Amino acid sequence: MPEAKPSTTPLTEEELRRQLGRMTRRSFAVGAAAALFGLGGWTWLRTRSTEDGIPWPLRRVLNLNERLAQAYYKNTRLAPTFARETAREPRVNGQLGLDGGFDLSRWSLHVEGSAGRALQMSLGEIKALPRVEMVTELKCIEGWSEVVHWAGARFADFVAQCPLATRSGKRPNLERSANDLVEYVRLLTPGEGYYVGLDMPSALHPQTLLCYEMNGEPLSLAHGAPLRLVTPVKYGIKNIKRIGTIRFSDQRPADYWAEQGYDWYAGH
Ligand SMILES: Nc1nc2c(c(=O)[nH]1)N[C@H]1C(S)=C(S)[C@@H](COP(=O)(O)O)O[C@H]1N2
Ligand SMILES: [Mo]
Repeated sequence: MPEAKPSTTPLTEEELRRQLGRMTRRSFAVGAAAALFGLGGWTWLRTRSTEDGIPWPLRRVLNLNERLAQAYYKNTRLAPTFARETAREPRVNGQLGLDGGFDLSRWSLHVEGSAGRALQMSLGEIKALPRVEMVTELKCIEGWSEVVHWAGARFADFVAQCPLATRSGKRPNLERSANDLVEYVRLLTPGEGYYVGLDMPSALHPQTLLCYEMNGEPLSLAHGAPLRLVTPVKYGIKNIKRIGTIRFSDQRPADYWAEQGYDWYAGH
């Protein structure tokens, strides 16, 4: 079983931005190649097996374009940040998957990759990743929002040290081998009562954090102790509290509120 070690070379914001830019350009190139493919390729395309009723090569291009739009619109901008004094405790909203009887002392984070590969991480290992603080707005799809001061680790720093995030099973080098990264991340509460899917560009956004503190205090159980996701470029529904499992995969994961008809990306 691969062992989880904290990253010794955390990505700087600058490196992250360059990385995200490169992923975007690569998607453009693939889209352009598909366009040049032209008429001759069409017969070939039509004879391919289908995914969701669309020949698979076309499906791949659609997915790439979809990803490109996401990377372009969401990752090239940062959500606004606020002065610390304006931070407040948000209302406790949504208790799905936060069942009573949860034993904080026995918690550990399950991390799963493809081919049944898995490892466990302690909160200590998450806290050993570079600590990041941000004061951002938590926006609920119901129409309220609150400015909150968060502390945690960048999801990108977590990915950078995680061999389960790649198809090869090697620790990803976000600068050089982004293609080897799987496309999606699924986060689930310990009993799987709540679950959220994220595309990899959103997961790698510099303001997507694995948080363990709110307004200078360890997270309370109601706000998602011991570890929750905070991503201010998405609505509150994606900010899953009490993460039990993080699963890397190439299949777009099920998402609790997307299943109820909300937009899968839930960006704003
Ligand atoms: N496990 C879990 N996480 C969740 C929810 C939930 O029902 N269960 N609700 C989401 C919604 S809709 C919002 S707006 C935020 C609210 O976070 P807060 O309770 O810390 O204010 O949590 C999100 N994370
Ligand atoms: Mo919400």
